[in-house]
Amino acid sequence: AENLKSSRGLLVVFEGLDRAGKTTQCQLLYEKLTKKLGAGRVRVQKVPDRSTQIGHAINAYLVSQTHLPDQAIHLLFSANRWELRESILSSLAAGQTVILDRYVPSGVAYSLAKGIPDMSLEWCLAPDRGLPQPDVTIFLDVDPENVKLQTARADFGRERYEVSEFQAKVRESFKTILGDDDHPGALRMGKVVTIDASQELDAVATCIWDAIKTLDIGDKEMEVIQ
Ligand code: Z5A
Repeated sequence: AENLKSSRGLLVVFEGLDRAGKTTQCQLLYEKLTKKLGAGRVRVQKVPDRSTQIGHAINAYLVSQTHLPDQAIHLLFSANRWELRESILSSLAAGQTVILDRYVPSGVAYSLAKGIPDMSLEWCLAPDRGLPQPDVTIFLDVDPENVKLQTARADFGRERYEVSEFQAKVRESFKTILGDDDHPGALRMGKVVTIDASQELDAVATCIWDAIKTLDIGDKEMEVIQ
């Protein structure tokens, strides 16, 4: 994977529904890339970053300790990404590859799935314009009914958004944002790779590695989400 050794780091985004396996696959990719590129050359960042003040407010909302208007929580999620912007950009500039466990597509997909007339696709997208654009977005696609039935993933349902009917709407929103074979997505998120994440863990990891190792960014400058 010589092409992985560009002067700046890669920005890799993982997306998908709850329990799609994002955190598991972020960790596996982190380990593989670290082996290839060297210690300290790769970093994983969970989004939302629950460690900041804004992150605390988001966490309280997700575990249903607090109530917030849908518009307000949407903007807090976006603000939480803006808090991360500088550290993402400096990591990339220093040659470190950054793997994000969720990002802008989650922000838009969950809010859009609520079906609130005031919160159009354009409204949902606007606050995130200007954030770093990923080189590649890996969408771990699962049928929410399928995930619910799998015992290994069964502790689904503890947080606010973990309800199957809602997850089905989120899945549709993700497809609108990221596109599919027949339709371009509403957002430019780099190369979009959709993977059937109902497969065995190792099979999913192989598909991800195939997509990453053939990725060649050359001297491509970082772009922003427009
Ligand atoms: N949200 C939002 O509304 N707006 C935003 O802007 C953002 C997020 C950024 C919190 O996200 C919520 O915030 C989320 C979206 C919303 N709400 N929902 N729903 P989070 O990322 O912090 O939390 P999460 O989605 O619940 O992450 P998770 O639970 O960590 O899921 P995961 O990372 O996709 O899955 P996992 O932890 O890797 O795997 C779950 C289990 O399945 C685990 O036991 C694994 O061993 C198992 N697993 C994984 N892969 C497989 C395969 N292939 N087969 C079988 N079992 C597997």
